Amino acid sequence: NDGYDLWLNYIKIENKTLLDKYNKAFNGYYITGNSETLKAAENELKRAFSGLLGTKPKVLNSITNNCIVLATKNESVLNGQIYAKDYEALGKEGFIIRSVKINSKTCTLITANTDIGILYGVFHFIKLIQTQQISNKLTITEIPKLDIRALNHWDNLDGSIERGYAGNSLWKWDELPNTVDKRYIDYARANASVGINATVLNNVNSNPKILTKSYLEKVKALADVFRPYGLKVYLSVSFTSPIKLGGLPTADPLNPQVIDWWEAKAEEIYTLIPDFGGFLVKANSEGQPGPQDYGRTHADGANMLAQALELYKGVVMWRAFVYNSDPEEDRVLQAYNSFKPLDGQFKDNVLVQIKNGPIDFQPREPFSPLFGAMPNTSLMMEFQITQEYLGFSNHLVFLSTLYEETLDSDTYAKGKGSTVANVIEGKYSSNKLTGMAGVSNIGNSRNWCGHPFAQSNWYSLGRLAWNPETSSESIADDWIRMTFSNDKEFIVPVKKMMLESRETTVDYMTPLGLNHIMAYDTHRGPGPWVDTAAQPNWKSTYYHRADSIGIGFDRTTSGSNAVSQYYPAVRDTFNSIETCPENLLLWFHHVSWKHKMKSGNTLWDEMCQHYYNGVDKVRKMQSSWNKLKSFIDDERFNKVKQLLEEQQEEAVIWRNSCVLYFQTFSKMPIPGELERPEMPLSYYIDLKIE
Ligand code: BDP
Repeated sequence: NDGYDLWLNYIKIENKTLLDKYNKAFNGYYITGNSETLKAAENELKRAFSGLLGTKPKVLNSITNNCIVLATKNESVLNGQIYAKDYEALGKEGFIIRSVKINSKTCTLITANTDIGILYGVFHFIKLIQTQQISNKLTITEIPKLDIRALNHWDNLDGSIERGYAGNSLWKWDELPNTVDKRYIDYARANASVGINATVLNNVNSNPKILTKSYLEKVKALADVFRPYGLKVYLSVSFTSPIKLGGLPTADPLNPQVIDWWEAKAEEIYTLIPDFGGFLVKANSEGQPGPQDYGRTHADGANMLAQALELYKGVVMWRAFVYNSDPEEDRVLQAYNSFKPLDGQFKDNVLVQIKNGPIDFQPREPFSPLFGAMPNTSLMMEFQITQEYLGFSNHLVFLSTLYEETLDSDTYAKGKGSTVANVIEGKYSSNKLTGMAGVSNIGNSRNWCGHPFAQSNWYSLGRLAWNPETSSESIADDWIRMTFSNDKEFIVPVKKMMLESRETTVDYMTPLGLNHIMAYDTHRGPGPWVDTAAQPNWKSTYYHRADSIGIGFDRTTSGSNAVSQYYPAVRDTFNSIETCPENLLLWFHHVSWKHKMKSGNTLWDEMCQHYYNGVDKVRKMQSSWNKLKSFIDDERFNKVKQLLEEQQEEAVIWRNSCVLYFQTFSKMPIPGELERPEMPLSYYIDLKIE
């Protein structure tokens, strides 16, 4: 098993009793309608049945006992099975799976308002078989809580991927539109199986060429493949496209020619792709052009594009990831300061897309204070699935717990319990567009994501975008069963590994609120010593601020005052060294090396302890994994084993580098019996993990 099938791994059920039971309970299917989407649903059922149950399901002309009925709302065969109000609640993408009697035949009904709802229902039903969790009386209703559930590919037109660690881009631009790789269908199936309904094909650092006629024809070919799976195509666009492609002298969003250019471009796109999703924009950020170059605001820029797309119901996802290079202005403050004043100024078809934390996808960050701060704007979440700052595709890190931590954080925007999840579900906002994006970790490597466990991060993003309140534990449980095995002896230790893995990585990389101390630019290995950079706030020393007294960035009311971007209850918690959660201590405070932690340790000892624990926990993962050989195929077992070995080596390098480097400031010994780094600091500084 090379991992190509992801979690849609339809391997025959070994338990004979269960196999007989399922084969009896589901002997065929009855389907009304024959759209491309319903055909996809049918194909998936066939594939799953032949794999999981070893049978070919019968295609029935009428409803019989023990069949599966696939029918949308208005099919006469349903004969009032489901109340109209239940259908209303389902919306365009929800579905119902119910054990019912139709014409006195016992059957399983999968129904929805739309064909895509049926396809989602079919995937859910298959999941129940895969995870062996089908009950005798099914009463399932599933409705997605967010409208746009997106992958953001940072794929370049030359096939490379910014921050991609699993090969090159899936999109073979040179072959498209004439040759359409079959793999695109499997990509769409995987997305539909977790409810992902949006894909932004290209890098946010966008090449304007993507909007040329010849590229749009390629994009159309992809959109045609994805359409049956409910997956809409979006593009990242460069703000100066009217200059680069249209030959205009300006890209000023208020200039009539610029407005006309975008309107004509929108018409051209929608003529080719009638259900095109819209644009994603990185503007006035890290050197990208934007409306501020013309003295206009982010809202002016976003609205101009939104205006062009409005007629076709397209949307603009405008990123809030902006910061300047001024070393005096805490980077953490900048997105909030730039966007909060614009609340209420964006058109209805604009979403402001905000990274989960105020800096940049660190192993741990507090939630971005923009969540909850813009009640009159549609806000969407941006998580990173690709492990830019978390060991690339070489470290086993289950990111669902990171996502969950952010989503469960309490903003206090409307009093206690105003979680980030509630905010992005639009519960407190007058604007009703909602969404979540994940920066993709998918490439053309055979197993899609590089590390076999990195597949679980793609999976989690889909599950949390469907319902941001899903627990990581249940996501991990389903994923393990679908991907590997239903054997408890396997599930229990693997789930434990997954659920602890992110904290383990935080421990050996950036404990206690440290952040952005990775190697310069690559962001892979350790680089706490990085003190020269193209921009002052790209230096590690800017972030950790270690000196002879202590370490950490003072963002309290007497420091940069970033704490005051949060609602008072949160602000006060972060502001006091006593109440600030210790896992964010050095994010908000500059703390003395001798500061007494809750454990009774000094800060220095505690920090060392975290670094050492991180390594120990990787070693524990290794020994757990090594006991599991008999449960899965050799190919995936060995791959994970080898990657865990690498992770262990890199964790040791991280630990030794950071402890030795910070020791040059604390001048304190590594506590107790902890193993001493084998090499001096200079060795680690010269070492480059490639
Ligand atoms: C940072 C990446 C950079 C991206 C940028 C972004 O280092 O490659 O272009 O984010 O999100 O994490 O735009």
